[in-house]
Amino acid sequence: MNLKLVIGNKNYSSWSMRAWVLLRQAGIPFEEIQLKFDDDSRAKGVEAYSPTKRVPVLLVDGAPVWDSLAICETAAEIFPAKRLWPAEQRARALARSICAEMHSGFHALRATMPMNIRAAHPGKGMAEGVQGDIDRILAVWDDCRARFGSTGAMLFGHFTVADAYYAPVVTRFITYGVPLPAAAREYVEAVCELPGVAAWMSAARQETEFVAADEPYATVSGKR
Ligand SMILES: N[C@@H](CCC(=O)N[C@@H](CS)C(=O)NCC(=O)O)C(=O)O
Repeated sequence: MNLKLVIGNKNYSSWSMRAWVLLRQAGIPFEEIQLKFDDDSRAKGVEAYSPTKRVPVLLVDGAPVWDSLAICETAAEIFPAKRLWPAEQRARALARSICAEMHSGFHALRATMPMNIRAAHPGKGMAEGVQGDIDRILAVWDDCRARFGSTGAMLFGHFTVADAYYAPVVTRFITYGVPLPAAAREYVEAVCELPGVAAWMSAARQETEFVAADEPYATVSGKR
């Protein structure tokens, strides 16, 4: 089976990060096709791959699977031995719920704390509703770790789709210097130490494109 993953800028594309980190951290071989954003955060050339004109897109033997949640589900289905969802039914239901919640929610946090891995904007982005989103994310992490995380440092012990899904939030907490309780800081560190996450973040820091739509707190000249 031939897998190609079409992604956007590693510094900015949080939806791409989920799919890429999932495949890379799970050791699933794939070819990366990176398209860079224009100034409106549109991936140049994406029409050739995606019916939605958005990244990420996974090409499975040339057939497109779009939307990060569908990509993660497809990878989990093709590679059951990778245990990308928790095996236990209640744990798997919770993992699916928190991924769906991340997929469709946290609008306040997304709006004012866009993913920007190479930047440092401590204290920025604290608009109305953002603390509520942060508190909910911390509650999600505590719940998963307390109920199903005893076998390792990830939300369900071992690495699953849920960790890939919350990895972009981990980078946002770092970029915006969000104060975190000790347990959350430990989870943030554990996620950053995953080789798949570290590889994505390292590549993101090397990128130099400046996308104004994703940079509410910097100008082109003062981007770093
Ligand atoms: N729900 C989609 C969202 C994908 C998405 O919005 N991707 C952004 C980049 S991070 C994009 O391609 N934006 C271009 C556009 O909206 O034209 C997913 O999970 O993959």
